[in-house]
Amino acid sequence: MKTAPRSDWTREEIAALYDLPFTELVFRAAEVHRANHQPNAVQRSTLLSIKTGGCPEDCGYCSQSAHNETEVKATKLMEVQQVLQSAAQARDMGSTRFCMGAAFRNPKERDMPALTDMVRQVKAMGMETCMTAGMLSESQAHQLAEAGLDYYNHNVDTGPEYYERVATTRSLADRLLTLDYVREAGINVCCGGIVGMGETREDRVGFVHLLATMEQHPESVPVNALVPVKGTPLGDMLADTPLAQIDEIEFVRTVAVARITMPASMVRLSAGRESMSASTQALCFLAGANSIFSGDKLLTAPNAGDSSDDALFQRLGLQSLEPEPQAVAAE
Ligand code: SAM
Ligand code: DTB
Ligand code: SF4
Repeated sequence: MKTAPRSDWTREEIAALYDLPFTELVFRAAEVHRANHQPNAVQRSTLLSIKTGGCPEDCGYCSQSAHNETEVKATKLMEVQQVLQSAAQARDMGSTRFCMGAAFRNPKERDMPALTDMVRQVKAMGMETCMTAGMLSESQAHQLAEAGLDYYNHNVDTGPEYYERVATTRSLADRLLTLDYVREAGINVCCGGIVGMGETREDRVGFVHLLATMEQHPESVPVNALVPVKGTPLGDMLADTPLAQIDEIEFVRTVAVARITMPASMVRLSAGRESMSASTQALCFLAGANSIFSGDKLLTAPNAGDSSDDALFQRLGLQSLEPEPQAVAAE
C-alpha cells in the first residue's frame, strides 16, 4: 500500500531510524520503496554544465567557486545551439531528462532569454527539462515555468547546524525562498544535499529533517557524496583527514532514511558514484535510490559513464525508468 507522505517528522524519529540495525533499516526502506515505486526501475538524467566556474559564492566543496583555487576554467554561458546538440546526443543515448547547470549566484535578467530558449527547445525535442542556476526571483521562476521547465534543482546542501561551515555568501533562508518561488510557479522541486563534508550524524539527521518536514516534499532528492576537489576547503580537508571520509554504510543509511521519510519522492544517487563500488550502489538501490546521473561527466567532475552504467544495470537486472507519457491536450 502506498505510504502517505508526512511532514511532521521529528528529529528524534529520524535519529531513531538512523540508529536501527543496518539490515533492519534497509529492509524497512526497501518495503517503503516497493510500496511506492517500481522496485527495479531507475531513472537516468544527463547533466550539462551550460556555464562553468567563476561563481561568486563561496561553497566550500565546489570546484566552480571563484573563492577556490581549482583547475576549473571559467566559461561564458553556452550558446543555445550548442546546448541543443548536447541534448540531442543525450537523447540518442537513451536519456529522457536533460539537466542544465549554471555556476551562477543567480541568473541576470539578460541571461533569461537564453535560459528560457534552452528549456523551450530541449522540451520540444521530447525530453524532460531540469535546470540549476542558483537563486531565482519570483518572476524568473515564472519565466522558466512558462518555458516548460519540469524541475529546478536547488539544494539545501546540509542541515541547519552545519550550513555555515559549508557556505557563507548565501544563507539557508535564501535557498528556501528560491524553493518557495519554484514551488509556487508550479515547477517540480529537486532538492537535496551532500554527505561526507565532515558533518556529524546529528547534522545528517538535521539535513533529512529539513527536507522531510517541507510542507510538500521535493519530488526529487539528490543525495551527493562529496567529490573531494583539490583547492576547495572541504576537498582539501578530506584529503588531509581521510578518516573524515563518509563511511559507505553511513551513506546507504542516509539514502534509506530519505526513502522512508519521503516515500513518494525520487531519491537520486548523485555525485560520488564514480568512487563507489558496485555493491555499495546496489545497496543504495535496495535502500530506495531510484534515480542517477548518467554520462561520463557531472558538471566538472567525472561520472561513471553510460557503458559502465549499462553494465551495472545489466548485472543488477535494473531497467531505465521512462517518464510518464505527457497527457495530450484535447482539441
Ligand atoms: N550554482 C547552482 C547552485 O548552487 O544551486 C547550481 C550548481 S551546483 C554545482 C549544484 C549542486 O551540486 C550543489 O548544490 C551541491 O549540492 C552539488 N555539488 C557541487 N559540487 C559538489 C561536489 N564536489 N561533490 C558533491 N556534490 C557537489
Ligand atoms: C546535484 O545535487 N548534483 C548534481 C546536480 N545536482 C546539478 C551536481 C553534482 C556536481 C558534482 C561536482 C561537479 O561536477 O563539479
Ligand atoms: Fe556557485 Fe553553485 Fe558552486 Fe556554490 S555550488 S560555488 S553556488 S556553482
